[in-house]
Amino acid sequence: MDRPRILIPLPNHSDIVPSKYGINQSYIHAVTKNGGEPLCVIRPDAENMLGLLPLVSGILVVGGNDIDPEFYGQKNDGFARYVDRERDQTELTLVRLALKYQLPLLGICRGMQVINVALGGSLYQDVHEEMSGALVHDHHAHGDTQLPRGCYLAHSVDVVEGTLLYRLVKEKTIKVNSLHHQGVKTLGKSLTASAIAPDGLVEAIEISDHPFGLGVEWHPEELIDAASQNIFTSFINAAKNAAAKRSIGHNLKKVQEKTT
Ligand SMILES: [Mn+2]
Repeated sequence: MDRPRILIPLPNHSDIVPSKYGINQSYIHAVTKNGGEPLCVIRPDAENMLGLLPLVSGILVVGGNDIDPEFYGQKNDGFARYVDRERDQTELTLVRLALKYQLPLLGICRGMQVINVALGGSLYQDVHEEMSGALVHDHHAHGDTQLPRGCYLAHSVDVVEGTLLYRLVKEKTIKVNSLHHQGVKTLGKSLTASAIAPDGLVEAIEISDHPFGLGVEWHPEELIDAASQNIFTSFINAAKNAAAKRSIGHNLKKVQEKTT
């Protein structure tokens, strides 16, 4: 079977001059290594998104700068950084379309936060400022390791039994990297928390009644352990299934058209 195409809305980097679009190679490698074909797209408007959806079998929403707190009913208290409403709008719409069309969806870091906000949840604009007893989650700012920061296993998470994530990682506790300063405050509709950090912060969410709808606050694309690989393998497999179902549906339609 052809590689299932995975739509990735391409992040922009408005915090550097000149501003540019770009994506860490680790996301691309994680998709291609597991049999997917990345399709990076810059800012499609709502109409163009609808045109793109029949061409793809899964959506990956990656990390990046902060979501405008207005999208979750808060004023920016000064902690939300490098907000870009156009990117927010694109990704929020894509998540809602993935839900509507039952497309497999994986959100990483900011991508998990986008899923939560798209479903009506809210965020801590800064975990360290707003959540009492918070661990250090923002290891961008902490040079406490000789390892590249993306590989540093900063804290553990408890994986909730009976969830999709538990079936993927097959462990009650795993160690994860942590490169975020925001986090889920209240869960959106139809979401379950499937991993929790020792300080109580939600580190993974999943969508009920969806072929594959998972968000993780850490960066499995930077890691090589089995749990991280299984997240991508299962996501791409779900995309293959979505592609197969679509082609069966398409063929059936053609047969019906011929016979009627
Ligand atoms: Mn963390």
